[in-house]
Amino acid sequence: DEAIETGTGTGDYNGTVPLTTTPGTSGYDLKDGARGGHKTYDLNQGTSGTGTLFNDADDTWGGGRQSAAVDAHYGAAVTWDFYKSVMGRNGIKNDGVGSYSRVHYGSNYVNAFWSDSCFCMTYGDGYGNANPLTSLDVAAHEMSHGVTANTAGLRYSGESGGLNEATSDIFGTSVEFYANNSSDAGDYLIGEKIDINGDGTPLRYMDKPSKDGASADYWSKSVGRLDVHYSSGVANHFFYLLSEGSGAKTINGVSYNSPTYSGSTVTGIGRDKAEKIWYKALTTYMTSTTSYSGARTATLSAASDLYGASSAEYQAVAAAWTGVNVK
Ligand code: ASN
Ligand code: ZN
Ligand code: CA
Repeated sequence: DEAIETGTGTGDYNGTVPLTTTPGTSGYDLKDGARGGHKTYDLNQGTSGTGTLFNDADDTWGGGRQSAAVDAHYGAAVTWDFYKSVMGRNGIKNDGVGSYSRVHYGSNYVNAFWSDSCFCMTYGDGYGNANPLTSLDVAAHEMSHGVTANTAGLRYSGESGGLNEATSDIFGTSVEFYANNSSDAGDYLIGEKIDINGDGTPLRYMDKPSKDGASADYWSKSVGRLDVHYSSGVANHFFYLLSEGSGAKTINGVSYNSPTYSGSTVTGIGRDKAEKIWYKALTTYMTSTTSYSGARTATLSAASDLYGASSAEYQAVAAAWTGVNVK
């Protein structure tokens, strides 16, 4: 067995954090023996293969090419810990096996992605105003695509595609709150650290998804024709309403104001319960072709299993879906 070492790293987003590493031929490799052997590689601007496994002489990481690696490795570790300690899931496939991250993908690449074929996540460096795509919510978003692919398998188009994307935003946000990192407080915004628009605005808003200019706040029969990153708005909004309720609220210094379809009031049950309902629905009731009406049924079944069919939680799930026009 290889030794499990604890180094420290300072990346772009999370302050100085512990990093789990492994002794290498010399120095330390960025390989997390406490989390299935998850590794972090430097693609060095390439677009295929794995490049080079990060290695460091003294296990104190950061600066230069290492900064993105620190954030990606930390993001994978916190996401692993979230699934394990909150959901009881042991890795992406629930088999204890890690995946890997690749940073410095391509040139001027302003995106990040999960790939089923490599069972890995990949991060670009950004370009112009856009910072590296390795913030915690983005890392957890990408790793959660792996969880979705290995559970419900939601098809990445139409309404199921919106649910797939929303699942990644929901757990990306859940991980950001779970981390409780003082450099990156939890919020219901996606990619707020990246500055992808160059004006300080986030990529997506869960309280009122249409604030991005393209996402749907409510279900309509044409919602499945939108790009999956916009049809996701309906479920992101559902999750916000279920967690925090409708109306105005400030959390960790961020102000939200969540509307509902036809003006109903929703009382939130708290994010912890909302997360558990979504996870149970994803892993027990949703399938590759689940639609928005199917997601309503799936989450009601999950709420019934977890809290009872006459519980306040069950009623809140129904009210939150009605609040986004999923009847
Ligand atoms: N960053 C995007 C995502 O994870 C990449 C994509 O469009 N698949 O959704
Ligand atoms: Zn995604
Ligand atoms: Ca966020």
